[in-house]
Amino acid sequence: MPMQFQKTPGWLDWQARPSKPGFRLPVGAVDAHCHVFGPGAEFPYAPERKYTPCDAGKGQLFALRDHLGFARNVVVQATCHGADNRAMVDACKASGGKARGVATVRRSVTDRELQDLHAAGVRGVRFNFVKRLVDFTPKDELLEIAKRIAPLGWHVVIYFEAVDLPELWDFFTALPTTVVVDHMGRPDVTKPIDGPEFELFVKFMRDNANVWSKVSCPERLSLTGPKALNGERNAYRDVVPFARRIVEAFPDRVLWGTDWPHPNLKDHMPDDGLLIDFIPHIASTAELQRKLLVDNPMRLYWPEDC
Ligand code: 0GY
Repeated sequence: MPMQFQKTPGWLDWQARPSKPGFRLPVGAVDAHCHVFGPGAEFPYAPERKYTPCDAGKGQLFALRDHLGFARNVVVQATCHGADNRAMVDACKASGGKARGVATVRRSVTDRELQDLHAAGVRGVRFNFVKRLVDFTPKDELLEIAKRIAPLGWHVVIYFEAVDLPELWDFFTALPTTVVVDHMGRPDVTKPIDGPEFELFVKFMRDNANVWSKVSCPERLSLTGPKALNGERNAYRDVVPFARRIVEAFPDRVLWGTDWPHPNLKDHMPDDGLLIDFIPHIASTAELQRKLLVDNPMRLYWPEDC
């Protein structure tokens, strides 16, 4: 009997019929942050998960990729699958080379397992410090993992909240690989863009040339909207100055992702087509757009094709 899962109460499902973006993505664009969820009957959700999502399988992800005009995906292991990477690996293998992955591994992972993940297309591991999503993992375990994946040429993806950066700074700056921050370290966009909190994040990137940032997820960070719904092509304006600052200051170290299927949104589920129309507001020239969407993710995930 396949396992049956009950979604977390209040769960918002991804939108089945997104608009066509107004913004034409450059040829070869990479969606560098998205997930697959299950389907649970085939790839059960992890017992230690903090939420149970709706299913969002690889076929649906690939259909969205084609609809929006992306060429490739980077599938990031979602916390609802814990360190069981089978759904993400299955998506990478089924993509015909059009998807690479970021895994979650524990200290117990064997060298053979790491090699198999590499062969499947995995190029990084994710360390998650968002307390509502994961239980605490000791930093010595994470550092040990980082040292083991470094020789494979992999990087570390880190997810944390802005208020936690000071405490995590020494650990992050000790990592021996490229380090990719999810969603700009989740700034509080009600605070001034030149205030101490966001300045610390800018300093983190300025002082550490191995640190990159995804400038994605305005729908998570925005408080004023307007929401990417009902034809709104100028959404989440309060996030624009933050993302734009990072894109303009570090054009060669930024990535964009849809974050489909958008885990844990509480307020609304964006229209993925309208979300793409956020991009030209933060990367305003063709050159910045090409770096953000093509050159940077290709260098990180498909260096052999560059
Ligand atoms: C994201 C954000 C979230 C969730 C996860 O792996 C996850 O469960 O990353 C979140 O809830 O903020 O990047 O998908």
